[in-house]
Amino acid sequence: MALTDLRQQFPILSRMVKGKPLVYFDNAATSQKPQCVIDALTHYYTYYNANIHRGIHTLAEEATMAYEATREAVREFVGAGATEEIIFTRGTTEAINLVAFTWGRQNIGPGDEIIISGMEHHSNIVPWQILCEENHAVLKIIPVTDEGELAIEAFKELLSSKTKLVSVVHVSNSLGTINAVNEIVTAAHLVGARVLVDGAQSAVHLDIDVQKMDCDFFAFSGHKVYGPTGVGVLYGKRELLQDMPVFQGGGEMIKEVTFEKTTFNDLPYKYEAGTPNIADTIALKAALDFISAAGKDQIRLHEAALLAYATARLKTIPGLSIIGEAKDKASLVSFIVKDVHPQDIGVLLDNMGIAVRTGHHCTQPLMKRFGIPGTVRASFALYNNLEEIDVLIAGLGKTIKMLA
Ligand code: C6P
Repeated sequence: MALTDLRQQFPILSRMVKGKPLVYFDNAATSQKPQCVIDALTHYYTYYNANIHRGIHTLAEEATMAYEATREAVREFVGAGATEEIIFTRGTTEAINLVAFTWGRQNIGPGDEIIISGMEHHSNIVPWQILCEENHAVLKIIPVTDEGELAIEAFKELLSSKTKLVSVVHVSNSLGTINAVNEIVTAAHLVGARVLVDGAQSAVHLDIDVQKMDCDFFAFSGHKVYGPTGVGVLYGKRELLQDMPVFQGGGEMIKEVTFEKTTFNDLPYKYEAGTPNIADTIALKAALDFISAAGKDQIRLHEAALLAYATARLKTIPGLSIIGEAKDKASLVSFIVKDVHPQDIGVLLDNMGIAVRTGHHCTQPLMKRFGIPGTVRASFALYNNLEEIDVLIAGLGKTIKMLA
């Protein structure tokens, strides 16, 4: 389907903001939802709302089938070998915490090392910091170059027999850098370390194949792939998930409970305690189907054109510097303007109906690395177009004039 037709499927994009047509460039924070996702939610609540895996009545069976159909759709979306390897979580943050609290507590001990990078989101820093403090392990950081790339040679020097885990972001939410995760996984495995890939920003833009990547864990959020908030995914290799201790205790994750001892359920239910987010999980399948119908190749080409155009036009604005000029970038551009605070730009752009994100983007150490308080970030999705970038550039021109 043509991208112009796909845009029509996002009802929110026809709304006005402050009297102007909405230009939505905050897709890295959360993407907008196509009608099919909104319909899937309404359909579930209208026709077959029920708890899953428990009931024998028709509604429960229909809800269970739809919920498990999403698991199969996710398996295919990330290229996993089996649905047992797909765990539903609330989002990327919970998926990373799940690994830190289970595999991490079992496998990371005093003196062991965890390597993350200087461009991680706080969700891929804090869980490891907590773990290191509790278990007396050491957190090591891969440096970031001036272009906003990972210093791969420095990373390889950090690796040793002490390294137990490497946890890196696939696509930086602040710079747009696409990291060489295949190379990172191969190098980490050579020293026997496990690798978690934070796919929060990559799942929507890149083809994901966890088997080819050979990562041990992969995490992403539904709301950044045109799906609902409140549902995310942890992929883990079956042998790791099988051996890890449980995360939360409660309903559904058990086989048998007595007051003396509880035995736990099989994968993937072992990690899904309590009534899950049924509606949003079911609607996630509609989002993944939408992406595959649009075709990731077409999406990638279109987004690359948006990035190239936005980058070229932004560079013509006096006093504007782009933060993050990696060779390989996803469709996201972060910038600062000399003597102007990013937040002021964001407020004035909002007055023109243009939604961007400003600030540190939950990557404070990265901002410190570049010696800046934050950036203005414009992140593009399949429904954005070149005309909207022209609106941004014109808006920025006016904004800078007003603030200078
Ligand atoms: N980044 C942004 O505006 P959650 O909140 O769990 O869905 O995703 C957390 C997360 C983890 N890793 C990366 C690389 C991310 O970009 C995010 C979310 C949003 O950049 C909100 S802070």
